[in-house]
Amino acid sequence: MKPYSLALGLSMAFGLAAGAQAQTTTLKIGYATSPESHYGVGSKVFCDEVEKGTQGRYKCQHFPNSALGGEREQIEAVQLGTQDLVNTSTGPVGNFVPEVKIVDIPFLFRDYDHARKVMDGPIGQDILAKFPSKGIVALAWTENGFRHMTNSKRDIVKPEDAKGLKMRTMENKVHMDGYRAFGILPTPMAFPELFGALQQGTVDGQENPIPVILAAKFSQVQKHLSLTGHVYSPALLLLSPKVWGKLSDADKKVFTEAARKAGAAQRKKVNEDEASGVATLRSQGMTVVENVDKPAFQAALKTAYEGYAKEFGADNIRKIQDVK
Ligand code: EAX
Repeated sequence: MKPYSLALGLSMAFGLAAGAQAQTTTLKIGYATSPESHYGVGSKVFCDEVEKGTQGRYKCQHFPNSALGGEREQIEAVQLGTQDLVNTSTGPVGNFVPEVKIVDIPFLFRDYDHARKVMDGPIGQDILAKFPSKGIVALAWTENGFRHMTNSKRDIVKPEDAKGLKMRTMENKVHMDGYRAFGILPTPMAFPELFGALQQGTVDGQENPIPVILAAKFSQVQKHLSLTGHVYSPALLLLSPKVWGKLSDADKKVFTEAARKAGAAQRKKVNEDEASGVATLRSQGMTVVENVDKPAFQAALKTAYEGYAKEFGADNIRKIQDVK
C-alpha cells in the first residue's frame, strides 16, 4: 500500500468517525417532579431505551422539577418544536386535544386496574391517535395516579368538610366543574407556583397523587391529607412532530416501544409510592383520613355528570365505565 493511500484511508476512517459523532441528537425532555419521582423514573427508562435502540444516535438531556416551566408551557413548546419531549399529566392537555378531556372526569375509574386497562385498550389508543392533527405526537400513556386532597385547615371526610376551601387545581375545566360540586373554590394555577402559594396561604389546599405529594414535599406546607381518590390523573409522553418527522420507520418503532416501557416503569413507581407513601407522609407529620365518604363525594357530582354527558356523550362515558 502506498503511503498516500494509507493516509487517505486513515482520514476517511476518522472522517466517518467524526461524522457518526456529529449525528448524535440530544433531545430535551421536561417534567414536573424530581429525577427520583415517577416522572423521572419513566423518563429515564424512555431515554435509556431510545439511546440503546438507536445505537446512541439519540439521547436525552433531562429537565426535571419544572425547569422548563409549567405543563401547559411545556406542551406549547413541544408543539412549537423548541422542546422535544414532555412527560406530563393530562391537566392542561384537553386545551390542546379536546378528546382527552373525557378521561379527566372525576370518579370515572374504579381503581388502577380499570384505568390502566382503558388507557391500554382501544379507547385510550384512539385518544392517542387524535394528537397529530393538533401538532403533537403522543407516544404512550404514562401515569400520575389517583388524586387526593390536602389542605392546611381541617380533615376532609365528606364534601361538607371541603366546602369553602380555596384549592389550587390544574388548568382543567372538567376537574374544576366537578370540584365546584364538592363545594371547593377551585383556583387554577401552574404547578411550579403551587408550593409557594401553599406556603404563603394564597390557597388553603391542593389535590395531587401520593407520588407528587411526596416528591413536591407538600407535607412541609400542608397538615391534612384525605385519601379522596376523587379523580384518576393519567399522564402522557409527548414528542415534537419536528423530531418525529425526521425519524426512520425503524427509529419510530424504537421510540414507541421505549415509551411503552417508560409507561410501565412509571406505573410501577406509582404502585411503590402508593404502597409506602401514606406511612411516609404520616411520619412527616400529616394527619391522614383513610375512611373518606366516597359515596357522598360521588353523589355531589350528580349535576356535574349531566354536564359531562352533554359534552362527551353518555354512551362514551358508559363505555369507559363498562370496561371490566
Ligand atoms: O403532573 O399540576 C399538577 O398538579 C400535576 O399533577 C403535577 O404537576 C404532575
